[in-house]
Amino acid sequence: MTETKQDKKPIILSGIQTSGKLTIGNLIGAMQNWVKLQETHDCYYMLADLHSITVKQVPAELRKQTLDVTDMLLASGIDPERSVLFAQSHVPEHSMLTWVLTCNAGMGELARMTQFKDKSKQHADNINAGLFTYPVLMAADILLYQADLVPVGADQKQHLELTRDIAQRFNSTYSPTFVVPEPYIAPIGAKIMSLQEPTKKMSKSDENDKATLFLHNSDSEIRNKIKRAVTDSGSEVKMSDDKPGVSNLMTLYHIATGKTYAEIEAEFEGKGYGEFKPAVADAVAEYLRPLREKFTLLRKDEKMLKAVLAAGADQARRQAFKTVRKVYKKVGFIQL
Ligand code: ATP
Ligand code: LTN
Repeated sequence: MTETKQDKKPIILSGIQTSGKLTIGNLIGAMQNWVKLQETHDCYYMLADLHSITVKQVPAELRKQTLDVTDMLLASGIDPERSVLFAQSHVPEHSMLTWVLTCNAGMGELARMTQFKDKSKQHADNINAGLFTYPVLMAADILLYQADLVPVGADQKQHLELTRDIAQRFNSTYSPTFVVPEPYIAPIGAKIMSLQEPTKKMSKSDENDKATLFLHNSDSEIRNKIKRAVTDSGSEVKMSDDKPGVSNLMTLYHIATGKTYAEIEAEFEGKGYGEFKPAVADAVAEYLRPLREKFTLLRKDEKMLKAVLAAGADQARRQAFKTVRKVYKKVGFIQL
């Protein structure tokens, strides 16, 4: 990202956890928008490894997953010449700002976060304080870079609202310091549903492997998971709130083929799920194959992946340091 002041574009920051393998939900809800927004914005894309340890991780696996996610982002079209791609743990300013923001966030507002409630149920044996303060770290991620826009899936909307509240509160308590960011939630694909429980978000940490399409899954795994996906009663292929299973498959088919929902409904009129599901299975398998192949190729060059992260951390730190210096001064710390 080498630009002069006069061609300054709006700023984007977004993050993705390195707590597992990426899913087609991550691809459609987040990564594809990240790639598009590179055209029009100055983008910071972050591997949220500090967030990942809010649930238990095996250290060697976390290291590997971080490189896997870096690779998948590059394979999907994130261009490190245009965007800053970095790991959160490489930029200490994230932790530095988090503490200040934690002292400006209320217990009550954090306790209302649905992700905290869900994850506390999911990880009842490890309800650590980091799981509770998770959204404050996310606010720090965003506010450090003075981001105008934050592309996320629909599940992160509540965290974005909290970030805006924290930013506005800080700005009025001290003086204007942070840009108050807007969420960017694409109208289609903002919530890809589980293949087994289509009223629930598809999640990389779902215990049921059949519920989730992973980007590294082979053609046959993809086909089998889609063919066995839970569909609704009846047989009509139609977009409808009372048909969450079929609607979810229609979204996947739309993304994979570019066909509109009306075209899909017409294509399968009178044909039923028996023909629809295999067609979705084939289209999605075709769609994901090139990404997987590119991923496999790039994964051989671990040195390159680490070099991308090192360069990204350098660039990210320059901006992050400026914000932290400003914040430390405003809250009353003596500058050395
Ligand atoms: P977990 O499911 O384990 O909590 P996650 O995949 O939701 O993990 P992240 O990896 O941090 O969590 O998500 C990265 C981005 O992908 C976020 O913007 C999130 O909103 C988006 N995302 C995740 N799952 C989906 C989904 N099923 N549909 C659309 N977007 C999604
Ligand atoms: N909390 C997000 C991941 C995340 C993020 C961010 C997204 C961490 N920091 C900053 C946008 C901006 C998640 O769980 N999906």
